[in-house]
Amino acid sequence: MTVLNILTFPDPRLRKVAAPVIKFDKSLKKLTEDMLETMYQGNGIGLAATQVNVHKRVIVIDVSDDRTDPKIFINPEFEIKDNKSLFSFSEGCLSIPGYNEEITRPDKILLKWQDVNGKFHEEEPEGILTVCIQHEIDHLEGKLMVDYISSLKRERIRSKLRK
Ligand code: GNR
Ligand code: NI
Repeated sequence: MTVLNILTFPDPRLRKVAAPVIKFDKSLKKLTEDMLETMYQGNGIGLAATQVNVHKRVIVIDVSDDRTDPKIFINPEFEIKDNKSLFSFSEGCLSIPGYNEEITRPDKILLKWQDVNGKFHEEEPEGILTVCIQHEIDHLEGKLMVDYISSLKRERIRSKLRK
């Protein structure tokens, strides 16, 4: 397994929209293994392929306390089950190191995805997984946590992180 380089805001490559996975082959499995390694190494609870400059609809997540429950979601999509049920959480992002922002998102979603073999699944996620899934799917759309905050705050973070 290989630890991959993580792109940092405001890198324009974080704004690319990822393409659906159509080939469920060995190179997809290798990508997910390298992404898990990269996520664990960075002490993250999730990682989107976009963050490692691979513009495919692949995310990995582990929200377990002991970091022993890797989850892989290919071509993930969600629908909001209840527009009025919202949840606020202080989010971090491996692509925006050193910053946390309180973000409010829908709390009741139905997630649909494929596994590394191409098999379809659906489930209503619980707890922090609900937040993390939405954060990661945002990455696949080229969207970042800082897009939810004021432009003043965003520009301040941009100038601090730009070397
Ligand atoms: O490690 C991470 N923590 C986190 C905390 C709250 C909500 C979302 C996240 S995801 C983040 C890792 C990351 O940047 N994934 O894209
Ligand atoms: Ni992130």
